Amino acid sequence: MQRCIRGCLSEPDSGHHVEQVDDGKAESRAENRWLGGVVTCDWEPSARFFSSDMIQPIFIPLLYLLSMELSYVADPSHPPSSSLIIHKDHPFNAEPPLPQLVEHYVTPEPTFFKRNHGPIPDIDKTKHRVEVKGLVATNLSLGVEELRSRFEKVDVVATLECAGNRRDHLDKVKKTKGVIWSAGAVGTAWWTGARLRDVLMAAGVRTDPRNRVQATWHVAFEGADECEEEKDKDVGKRGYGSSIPLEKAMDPLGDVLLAYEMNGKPLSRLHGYPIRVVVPGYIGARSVKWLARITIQAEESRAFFQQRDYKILPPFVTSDEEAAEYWDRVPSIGETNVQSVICEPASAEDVRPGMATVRGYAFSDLSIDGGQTWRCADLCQPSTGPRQWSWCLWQARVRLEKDSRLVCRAVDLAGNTQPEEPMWNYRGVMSNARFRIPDNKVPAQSYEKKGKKLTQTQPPVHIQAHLSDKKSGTKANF
Ligand SMILES: Nc1nc2c(c(=O)[nH]1)N[C@H]1C(S)=C(S)[C@@H](COP(=O)(O)O)O[C@H]1N2
Ligand SMILES: [Mo]
Repeated sequence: MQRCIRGCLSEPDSGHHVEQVDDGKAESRAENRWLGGVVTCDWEPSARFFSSDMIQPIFIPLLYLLSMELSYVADPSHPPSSSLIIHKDHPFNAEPPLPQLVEHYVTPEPTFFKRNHGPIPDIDKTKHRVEVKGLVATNLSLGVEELRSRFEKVDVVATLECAGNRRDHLDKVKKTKGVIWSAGAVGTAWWTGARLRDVLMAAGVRTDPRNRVQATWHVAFEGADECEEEKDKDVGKRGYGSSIPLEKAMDPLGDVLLAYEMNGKPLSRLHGYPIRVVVPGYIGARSVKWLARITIQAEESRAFFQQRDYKILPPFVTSDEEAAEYWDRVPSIGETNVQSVICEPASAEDVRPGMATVRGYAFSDLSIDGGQTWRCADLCQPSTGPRQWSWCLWQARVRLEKDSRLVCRAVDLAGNTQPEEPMWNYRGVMSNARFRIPDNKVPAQSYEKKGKKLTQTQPPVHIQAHLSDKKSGTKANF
């Protein structure tokens, strides 16, 4: 991984050919300015919509036991001053306007996007436990204070991006299923907590890179919330669930945290108080909030959010019915893809003739890119640890014409870049086509045609023998 990443910006129609390579000075200037504004968190949501605690306990549970509906009466209220764009009140889903998102390298908590699937739990920190079980030597039940005192306190600056970020672009191509996020379902925070690795080691988990059986094991997480997608299940089984490979959890440089602080303060209820998982480099969906249970198991989580969501379905799947036969054939998303977005100017109306500063964000490990009409942007990406998990903010001074067309793209160390055109999929995930102002491109071609059915391929005989030898109970899917 490399620390210095470079983003590119193009003004294809204005004909500029400015060769400018970051000399490091621009970066440190930018660093000072951006880092100057780091983190103030003055919003601790605690107020309730209902003030009468007397009626609530009797009346509300009765009501939703009958209807199976989830109740949102205990959700934190949202300050009227908040400038978040609210997509949904229940469950609460909101993102910041893009120019605000790139004002600070570390996103202040009130500006950080909020992505929820059900009511926000109201957890008593003194009673809350995190259970660790499954393929471990010793089960653990850890209180929040114990997590703080028993394990090394670690800080990680990491960007979280919802896999549905920029779904609005795919939705313009064809209807998608999900919250129609713009490009603000992403943020960078300074997270503090215990390493998941240290906790798993305390439970007796030992990994050996040569152990082929463990290579497919997963660490499953369950939250204490109840989700709309699971509300038809029995009470106690409606929680949010997800998993990551054990290998990522145990990587000493993987930086997976059981976080109790965000930007130097206890987590707010909306972000997972009192404990959440933070999986740097993975889609936000794997960073489970209100963490209640950790299970080491031989395969991925069977939870809805691992198996029936957050997958890139083939382009001819356009409904829940069509999706049904593909869910089990398509892998779950783990790591995020290459992304970059222009946040300022925010829209075509803001593109005015004259010199302007264009700003945005980018992540993945980017390297220099160029082309006839491409120029490099100045980057702000302070080193935040041995592995860089946080985004790069970039900016470029350019002379704009009235009809300038701005495009940005990022390239990572493996040469992966952002596609020219959106890759439509029914769930509208991993949307990362080149970001354009005035308009994000919508291709003319249609995806209606149904593809050929996938055929199952049998592995070679000697591999089959190896697979049947395995005692782990792990299924191999070909
Ligand atoms: N328990 C629980 N964890 C969760 C979720 C949830 O609804 N419940 N949403 C997930 C998704 S899809 C994302 S993108 C991130 C969002 O984290 P944030 O709300 O702190 O921004 O949390 C993840 N963890
Ligand atoms: Mo997400």
